[in-house]
Amino acid sequence: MTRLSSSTLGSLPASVRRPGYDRAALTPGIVHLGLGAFARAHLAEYTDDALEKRFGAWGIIGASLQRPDQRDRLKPQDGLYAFLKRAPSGPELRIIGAVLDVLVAPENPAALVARLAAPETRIVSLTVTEKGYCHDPATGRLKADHLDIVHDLANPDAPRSAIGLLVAGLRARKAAGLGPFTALCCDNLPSNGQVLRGLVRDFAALTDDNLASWIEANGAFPATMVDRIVPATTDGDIAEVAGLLGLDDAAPVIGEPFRQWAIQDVFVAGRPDWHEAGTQMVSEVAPFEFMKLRMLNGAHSSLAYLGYLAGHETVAEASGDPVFARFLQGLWSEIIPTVPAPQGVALTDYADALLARFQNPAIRHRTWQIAMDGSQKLPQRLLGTIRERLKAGAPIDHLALGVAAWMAYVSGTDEKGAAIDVRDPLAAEFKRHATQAGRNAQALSAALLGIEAIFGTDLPREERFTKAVSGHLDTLFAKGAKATAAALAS
Ligand code: NAI
Ligand code: CS2
Repeated sequence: MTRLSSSTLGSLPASVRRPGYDRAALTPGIVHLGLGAFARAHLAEYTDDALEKRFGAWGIIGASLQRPDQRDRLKPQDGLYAFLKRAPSGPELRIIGAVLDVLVAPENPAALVARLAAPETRIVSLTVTEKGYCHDPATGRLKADHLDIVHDLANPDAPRSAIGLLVAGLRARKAAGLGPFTALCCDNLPSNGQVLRGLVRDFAALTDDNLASWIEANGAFPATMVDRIVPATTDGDIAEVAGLLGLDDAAPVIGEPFRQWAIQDVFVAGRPDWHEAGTQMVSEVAPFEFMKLRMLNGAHSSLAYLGYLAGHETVAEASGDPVFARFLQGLWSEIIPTVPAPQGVALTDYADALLARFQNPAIRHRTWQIAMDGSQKLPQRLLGTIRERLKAGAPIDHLALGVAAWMAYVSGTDEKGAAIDVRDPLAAEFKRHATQAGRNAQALSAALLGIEAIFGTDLPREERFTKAVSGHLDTLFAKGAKATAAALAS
């Protein structure tokens, strides 16, 4: 079948929305590190919408620091790909035009550094996953002993890490007498702009105090809250999209219709008219971040672990199970009091909307995918909330079950005794603890709570928390996830 490309765009069915601007005239303005599924279904779509409102030099150059990457799929398509929105009411298909090219760092790091240093590069955005920041999740600080950081300090012009690449690009711009780009973190991190600023400054200060001072004085690191549920694309999705397009597309993305983007409006060299595309340009992102990271992502992670253990492959299946739907209500009742609601938002309505989004049968978001990298996710999704509830002397039963379910998951064995493919930067450490503790919940919970990079030094000393977690873990091992969650509701 013929391939989607600039020359075949005109042969698409009329029902397929395509870029509403002169794509042949589009030039780069943004470099995006981590051009995975989410950025192509969120930032790139918002940028297409902004370009339709007011055209400008805001094309996106994708940059992959790791293999596999999208370059080999997107280059033959001139960067074009389909975005298939799956709503319960049926599919909606559009071709996204904002991505112009993809560079692959392992192949030619100098070209990538040069792209960041180019005068036309005004924004460098990131979705490199929580683990891509080489930081300590409990503190947000740079791990100077991280293998990629050690490499990049020794090879500053051939960086392997996102932080090393940002600093290399900023160093080149300073040397060329250019101003910095705006570094726009779009990952699910708490205070993501401030965390990124600290990581970049700390890395630069390890080699060049003048550069660190220049970045601190001139750089821009806006905070953001990003939201759209975008599961990994499957071969079945690719076949379905080909059938709908009548053309082959090697790199479609799948997502829900819902999207939200709150952005702190501090940019040093301009930005696309994203506000014309429905983003919320704000001075303070924190209320949006607390609401989303705690209520959506805290529920997502808890449901992913409990649902996986109970044998549910997707979030829709797990949240469609009445036992886990009731668990979510109990969890949100513990989270909502810790969230300073954004103006005009009723958090109980937000929770109802989340449940409907989770239960969307058209979105197959695997519990296994969400369960990944829990060591990098738990602090901002569950542990910050738990700290506030402990301080307030408020119940934490559902929150503690979310943590206990993570422990049962990373023990590496499911309820049928089968091995779990645990993906996490700390997976080897989890395996060591699980081997030593076996199914002894007290021993395993104590060992995992002792991981300071996740739980800090305060939570392991909170007896109400440690007892709740080890008690839930004991019940999970003895009775399974569904019975444990059901017992909470009774
Ligand atoms: P993905 O797996 O499709 O893409 C991840 C990208 O990060 C890839 O380009 C990969 O090469 C890169 N990457 C992974 N580890 C890295 C490392 N250590 N250093 C540098 N680059 C690295 O995942 P997806 O769906 O695009 O999600 C990426 C991030 O976007 C998430 O971790 C989250 O922070 C954020 N996000 C995702 C949402 C979703 O529903 N998928 C929704 C909201 C936010
Ligand atoms: C998910 C998020 O994979 C995960 O950890 O919880 O990617 C989630 O889909 C998004 O944050 C939704 O906006």
